[in-house]
Amino acid sequence: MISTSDAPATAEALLAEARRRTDARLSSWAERLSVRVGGRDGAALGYALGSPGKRVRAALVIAAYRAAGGTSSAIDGVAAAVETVHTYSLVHDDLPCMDDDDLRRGRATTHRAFDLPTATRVGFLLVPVAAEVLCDAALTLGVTSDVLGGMAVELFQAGGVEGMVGGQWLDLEAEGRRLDLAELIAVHRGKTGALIRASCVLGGMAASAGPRELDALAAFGEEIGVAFQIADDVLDATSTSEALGKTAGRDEALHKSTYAQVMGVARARAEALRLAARALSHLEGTACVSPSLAALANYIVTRSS
Ligand code: GRG
Repeated sequence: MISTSDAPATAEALLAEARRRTDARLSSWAERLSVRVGGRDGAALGYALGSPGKRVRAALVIAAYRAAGGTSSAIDGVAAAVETVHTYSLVHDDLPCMDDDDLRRGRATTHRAFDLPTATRVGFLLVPVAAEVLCDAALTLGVTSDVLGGMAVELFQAGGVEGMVGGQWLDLEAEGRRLDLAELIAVHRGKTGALIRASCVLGGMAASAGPRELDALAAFGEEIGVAFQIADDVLDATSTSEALGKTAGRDEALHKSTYAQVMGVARARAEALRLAARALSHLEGTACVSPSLAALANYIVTRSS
């Protein structure tokens, strides 16, 4: 069991807890998969699942779950399912046919550490793995099959054409072309925002939150998802590869439109802060007011990596 209370905690403490708990789940899945899949593909799956992410999405799942009154440690599995979808997206995003990058999470991208066909297969394999991780967590949580069905729709729609894949599609199609602000928001609501929104909603669903709380968590997640991407764009333009663990300045190299470029760095930073405040305003007056969600919202727009 985990604490029911949402006592004030720093974002750093929340993220450290999310990393510890999610990484443990992912490494146990990686071990099982290395036996089931075997060989080089099994090793590459372990490499991708074991790569050290910040686990922001996992922390949001756990914080939203607690905010909605959830108390079971099996929520770690839902967090791991979201991070598995996120990991697949990073493996594929780094491929030569997409952002063509060599560095991710401070180490070689999966196709660099292994090879292109292996990384492509691993990315695809991670999608059904995410479904299995989610179902396993739902069974342990003891949610009804209706709730599990709703959670699966939420997660995989967020990862699909109306969400992450659709946003990435628009992003790739727009390379070398200047997007206006409305187009940019559409790209990032899908590419980055949808999974972050889903993280918050899944936490609420797992705790059997009512419609008002789920709507509030969705609205919170939607705003904080776009804010996350604005902060990401600012970091890409202003930080170093060493600090980020991925290649800095990649957006400019790929001639991508970014918030930093469309609005300027100072205005982009201010916009991220404005969206974080607006995100929190959606929780007001609901049972989901949460110091942890507030700490994570603040972290998302002030982080340095
Ligand atoms: C087939 C068109 C098509 C798409 C496939 C590859 C893909 C799906 C989608 C790309 C989604 C993507 C990579 C979005 C970027 C999101 C983002 C800002 C990632 C960085 O997140 P962090 O900082 O990373 O949380 P860590 O490493 O800490 O987990």
